[in-house]
Amino acid sequence: MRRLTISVDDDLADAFEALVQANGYENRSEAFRDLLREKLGQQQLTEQPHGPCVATLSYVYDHHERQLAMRLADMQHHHHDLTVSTMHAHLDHNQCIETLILRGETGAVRTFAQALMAQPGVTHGQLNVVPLTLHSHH
Ligand code: NI
Repeated sequence: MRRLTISVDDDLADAFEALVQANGYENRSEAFRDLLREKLGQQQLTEQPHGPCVATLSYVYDHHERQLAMRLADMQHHHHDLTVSTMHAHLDHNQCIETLILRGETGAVRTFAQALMAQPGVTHGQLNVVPLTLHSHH
């Protein structure tokens, strides 16, 4: 661990302090580390769009929609190399939520996630991609 001393404008310092408070960080260092990791992760995904990643994909769907549940399961089987796990919860009489952990080449993961989210009856789809090589020192 190294200590960094940085100087920022008053306005920026106030905004940072507000962000720390609003997001419930215990200290500024953890808030700054998260901002930096997010930026580095984005940069890595831009520079190496085909590197390895892990990702979570969540979406809501209506299991009464014709064939949809089966189609989603079929797609996951077809991409079993990318699908690490699937968690399913029944929200009410009609609605289900699924969260998938995906792992693989970033482009392939994105394409697969997009195909799932694009299915008619699938809503609120959201993909969070985490580049893997950031953690190569482990
Ligand atoms: Ni269900």
